[in-house]
Amino acid sequence: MKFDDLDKKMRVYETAQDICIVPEMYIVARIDGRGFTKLTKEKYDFEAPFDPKFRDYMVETTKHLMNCGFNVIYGYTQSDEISLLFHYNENSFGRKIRKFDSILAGEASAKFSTLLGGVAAFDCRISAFPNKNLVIDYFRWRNEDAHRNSLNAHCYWTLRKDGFNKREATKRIEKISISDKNELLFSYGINFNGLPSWQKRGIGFYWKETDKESFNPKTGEKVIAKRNTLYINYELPLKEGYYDLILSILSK
Ligand SMILES: Nc1nc2c(ncn2[C@@H]2O[C@H](COP(=O)(O)OP(=O)(O)O)[C@@H](O)[C@H]2O)c(=O)[nH]1
Ligand SMILES: [Mg+2]
Repeated sequence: MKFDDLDKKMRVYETAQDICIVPEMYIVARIDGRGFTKLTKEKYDFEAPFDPKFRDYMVETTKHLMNCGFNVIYGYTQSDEISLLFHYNENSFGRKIRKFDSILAGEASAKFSTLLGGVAAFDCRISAFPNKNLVIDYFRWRNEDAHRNSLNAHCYWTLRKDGFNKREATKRIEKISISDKNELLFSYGINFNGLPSWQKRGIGFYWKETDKESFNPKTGEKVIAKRNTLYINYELPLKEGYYDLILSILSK
């Protein structure tokens, strides 16, 4: 068999399963650290529950993903996960899911591993939403997940640092209400509401148009050029303010 014929014959086995996201759907990817419970607590000694160095690695990884060839209009990171919202007209790789999944997981793993100086891997999954409200619900969901996990993690690690073992600390916070968790922290002198926003609400990334002064090389005159620069918001607004932010990004 000639190579061209063999190529044609074999290519089918790779592409037969290719699923694409149909047009007029909003694409969101979530990239999540694989086995990061072990990585952050056993393989590396990151501060628990929140380590600014770990946060900075996640921030750098998110920036990298927002500049790796796709048209990402909003990025969001909390804990070991990153969510990316693509432009409505994103058409990279014919919207093939396997391309999004493999490239984004690969790029995130490479970037984070370089920063860490060791092997770290991420997985990636895609959601497709038929309207803006569902996109807002998606980001609301991840935002509320961040808030819930943060309260639990602060309670758990406060107890662990006070001498409770894994089982005791887990049991102590298992069935108590949100206000009791706040009270528990308060009894240790911690005001949950006063903790840094990035620990409770995550971090948002979006583009802002800025003026950049430069020279016209032909005339030597000063010109103002419009540039899209990445803005990182460590103090994301709450509730309606947050939904409005996502909506404004979607409407650009
Ligand atoms: N020590 C530490 N752990 C973190 C930090 N941020 C996220 N993690 C951990 O990362 C893990 C993320 O959860 P999940 O994705 O469900 O776990 P995985 O399946 O083991 O990756 C949790 O165990 C978090 O405690 C941090 O700043 N410091
Ligand atoms: Mg994970």
